[in-house]
Amino acid sequence: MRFLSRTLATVAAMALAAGATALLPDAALAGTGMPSDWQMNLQGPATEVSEYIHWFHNWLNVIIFIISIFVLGLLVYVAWRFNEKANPVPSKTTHHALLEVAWTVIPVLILVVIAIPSFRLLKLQLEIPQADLTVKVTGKQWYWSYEYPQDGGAFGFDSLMLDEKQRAEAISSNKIAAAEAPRLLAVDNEAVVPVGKIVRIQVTGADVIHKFTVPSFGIKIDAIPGRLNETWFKADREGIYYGQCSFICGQNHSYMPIAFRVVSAEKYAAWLADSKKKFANADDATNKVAAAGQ
Ligand SMILES: [Cu+2]
Repeated sequence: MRFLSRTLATVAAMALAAGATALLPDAALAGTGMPSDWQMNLQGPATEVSEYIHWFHNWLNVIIFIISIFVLGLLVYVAWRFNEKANPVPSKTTHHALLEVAWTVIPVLILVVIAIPSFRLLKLQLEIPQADLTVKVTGKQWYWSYEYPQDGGAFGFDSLMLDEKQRAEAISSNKIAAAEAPRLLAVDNEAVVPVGKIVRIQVTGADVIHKFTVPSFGIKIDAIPGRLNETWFKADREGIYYGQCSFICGQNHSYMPIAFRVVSAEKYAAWLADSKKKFANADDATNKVAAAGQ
């Protein structure tokens, strides 16, 4: 019995440790908007949905830790207490009504405490609130096109990854800060959205299936040719947020990053005015496909 109480105490201590890890600030474990060196956790959250995903992930971790340690404790106890030497005459017990009810009901309760927040998260992701603006995203081999159909803008542009030479040039000419232009993620044209506004994202594919993923926004949605998928986000903080195509879509699948720059309302208005001019020319090679999609 003393061994059992000691095992239970250890289980409780480990569960507390797991809980404490869940409480650690995300910044200590991972960067926001892009991966960081020695990253251990999900990328930091920048929306309500991704905050919920973080909470849910940590909650599941606590449950998984408790179950694993409990099962390990039971195995160790059985091997120690009921081996041939310690227990030469085995008991003939075959049934124990209370125990059997318990090991049916307790797992059901565990599934319930997982299912309830899981359904709430799904509802939060799938029910798109009244949007302030819409951005249409098209996955192509191998880059993304963005269209801003609203705001009287009706412009679109392609967003291609900067190769190492272009990235070095962009940094040296102060077009983008080095800390905001990670290798294999920095792009020529970032999609810009205002902070604190509900952005509806419409996603489709032009050639094969791609997948539009921005970890810090808590978004991952298929880009399928002939189908328009919808999702949403409301970024709480300004900054640059990167994502990547998450469906193997061909040779350059790993070189089609997604870049969203979240800015103040004033900066967004200025960018919008600029972009209307910059991307207005349908003859512009980078704009052809987007214009055709209007
Ligand atoms: Cu792709």
